[in-house]
Formats: sequence, C-alpha cells, structure tokens
Amino acid sequence: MSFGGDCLYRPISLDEENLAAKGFSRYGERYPELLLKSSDYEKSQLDEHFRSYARYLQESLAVGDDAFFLDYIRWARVSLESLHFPPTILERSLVEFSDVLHQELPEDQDSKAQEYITRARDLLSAPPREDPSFIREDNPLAAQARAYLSALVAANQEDARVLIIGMLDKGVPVRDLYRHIFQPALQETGRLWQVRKVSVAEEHYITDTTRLFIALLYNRMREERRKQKRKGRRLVAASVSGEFHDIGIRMVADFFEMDGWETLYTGANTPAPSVVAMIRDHHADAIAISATMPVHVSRVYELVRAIRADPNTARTPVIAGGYPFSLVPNLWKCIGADAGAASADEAVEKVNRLVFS
Ligand code: B12
Repeated sequence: MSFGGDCLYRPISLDEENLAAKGFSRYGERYPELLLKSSDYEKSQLDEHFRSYARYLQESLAVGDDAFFLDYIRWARVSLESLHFPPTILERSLVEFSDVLHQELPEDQDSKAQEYITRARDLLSAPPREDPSFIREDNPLAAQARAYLSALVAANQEDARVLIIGMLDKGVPVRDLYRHIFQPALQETGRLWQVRKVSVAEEHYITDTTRLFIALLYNRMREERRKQKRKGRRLVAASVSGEFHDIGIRMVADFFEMDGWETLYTGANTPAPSVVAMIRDHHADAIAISATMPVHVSRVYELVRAIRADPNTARTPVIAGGYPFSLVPNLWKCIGADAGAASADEAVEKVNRLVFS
C-alpha cells in the first residue's frame, strides 16, 4: 500500500472565481457586440464554461495529464451544439482564458496549461463526431435494454416493470440486469440528456425509476447471495463528498454482496471523516470509493489520505473507480489507492485478490 507508485497526484488549487471573472471580462472587452446580443442564459453558460475550464484544468494539472481538460472540451462542444450556440464560443473563450492563465499562473503551471489549451484548440479544429449509442450491438440484452429505455422515455413505468420481471422469470441473473440493462440505459439517458433529446425531468424520472427497480431486486439479489459461500469480510462503499452519482457504486456494492461479502453502502456525497469512522468502527476489510465527475478526483485523493492518516484504517485496502478513472490509466495509483477497476465484476476480482492472497 504505497502512496504514488509510478505517478503522483499533486493537489493544486486554482482560484476559479478570479480566473473565470477575468476570462469573462476579457471576452466581453474583445467581443462587446457578441455579449450585447447574448441573452442572460447565454451569458450564464459562458461564465459556467470559464469556471469549468478552471476546475478541469486544476485536476489535469494535479495529475499531469490533459485527459480531464480535453474530455470537458469534447463534452462542452456537444452540449453547445445541441443548444445551437455558435461553435466559435469555445475556441474564442479558450484564447482569452489562455491569456488570463499566462498572467495569473506561476510559470511551471502556465507552461503545462498552455500545452493543454493548444491540444484543446486542435481538438476543436477537427470535425465533431457524434457519440454512438451506449446500448451497443454486442450487448447480449440490447433489444431488451432498448425496450426498457423506450418505455421509460415514454413515461411508461409499467411496461418497464413487466419487462424486468419477465426477464427475471426467464432466469436472467440480477448481475446481467445491472450490466446489460440498467447501466447502458442510464448511460444512454445521459447522452440523450446532453443532446437535449430528453429533459432534466425525464432523466430524473428514468434514473429514479431505475433506482426503484434496483430496490425491488433486493430480495432476488439476496437469493443469489445465499448461493454463494459467505466470505466473512466487510466492504464499505461510498461516493466522495460533492458527488451526487451513486448508482455505479451501488452496483459495485451489490456485486460484492452477491460474491459473499457484507457491504456497508453509504451512497452519494459522503464526507471523508465519516467514511474513515465507518471503516474503523465497523472493522471493514476494504473500501470502494467512487467518483463520476472528474472535478472530484481531488476528493478521492483527500479521502485516501484521510484513510492512510488514521492508524486504525491506514492498512485497509482501497479500490477506486468511476468515470475519471477510465480517462487516465492508473489514476488509482496516482491518488494512492491499492487497485482500480473499470467494472463491478473486475472490482470484486481485484479486491478478493488483495484481501485473500
Ligand atoms: C443519473 C445521472 C445523474 C443523477 C445522479 C443520481 C444518482 N443518485 O446517482 C443527477 C441528476 C444527480 C446527476 C447530476 C449531475 N450530472 Co449526471 N448523470 C447521470 C447519468 C445519466 C447516469 C449515471 C449512472 O448511474 N450511470 C450508470 C452506472 C451504473 O454507471 P457508472 O456510474 O459509470 O458506474 C460504473 C463504472 O463507472 C464503475 N464504477 C463506478 N464507481 C466505481 C467505484 C469503484 C471502486 C469501482 C472499482 C468502479 C466503479 O462501475 C460501475 C458499474 O460498471 C450519467 C450518464 C452516464 N454516462 O453515466 C450522467 C452524467 C454522469 N452526469 C453528468 C453531469 C454533467 C451532471 C451534472 C454536472 C449536471 C448539472 N449540470 O447539474 C450534475 C453533477 C452532480 C454532482 N455534483 O455530482 C455528465 C458528466 C459529464 C462529464 N464527462 O463530466 C454525464 C456523463 C451525462 C452526460 N452525458 O453529459 N446526474
């Protein structure tokens, strides 16, 4: 269990408020006529982009990898296009932001930041590509996942419920419902939300209905759990503070349950000190930490440090995962965890190896 390994997360703190305000005001000076024509909503979006540049840049600089910053630019481009905003906004605002950074950052940070901005601008000069559906052809339950999502997009909870129950009755394991129905349907919902094909309210409805179905599967999960010899080991599973996404870590926790572990799942937005106390007070044998938003990687890092700093928890194996970990290979090492995994099955396999070998 070592901190660092062959890469290191070096936390830095950029003054988001100041950088965003200066970026916005330079943009206004450079393009006064554009800002004059913009609605309040468009102005608030521009302000939000400057803030996000600072937040994502901070995480990229901390880990020495442009992946978070570039991923944000890709995401912002798709979002702006779907709002029919002029595509030049990103390019122009990046140029202004780059000048602000040059004035505000120390030289070493600035030179890295300028590299990332150059790559972001190269990315913007290439033609955009549409993201394919998350319900892929190689998904063995693709037709059912599409039917599930279509039912929920049409606000037809009953059809979705009947579909899920029908699959359970045919013997489809709970694990496959998670892997091949819920996960791709939720990811696809996110894509449709981003391109404005489903609204925020519809996304919330689809997400919450899926959470309801997951809860309804609890008894079935316990039956699958009973088939597995108990391991006599306990896992704490949490999303870091500030992180509102918790279905991924729910899925990870449930896969551990079905593998014979006992799990303490805390869900979203869990403050670091209370995670440490839970590991200590309940004698957990491992901890799984989740973050979905790349801007929360610093929180994962802080939580791992807090676990290592308490002598009662310092040696507890830590596995970390979620979307940002798919962007930077070995990010788990950089933030001081003992393992990382791209999926719930892999997480179970890796932690079993850490704990039992
Ligand atoms: C539902 C949802 C929400 C819900 C979350 C409700 C909840 N209780 O979870 C709400 C409405 C709260 C929400 C809010 C936001 N969201 Co949201 N959300 C989603 C959505 C549609 C589904 C998430 C999900 O459950 N996926 C299914 C699970 C099963 O997959 P998963 O999380 O990836 O988990 C798997 C792996 O990552 C891994 N894993 C996860 N955790 C761990 C942990 C360990 C230890 C391991 C080993 C593995 C592991 O294993 C899991 C199983 O395979 C996604 C779309 C998407 N692509 O996922 C957007 C998405 C993640 N959200 C997004 C955004 C932008 C936001 C907001 C900023 C929106 C806003 N403007 O307010 C906020 C941020 C809130 C915050 N501070 O965290 C973007 C993120 C873009 C980006 N690349 O940065 C996405 C991708 C949508 C999109 N396409 O634009 N969101």
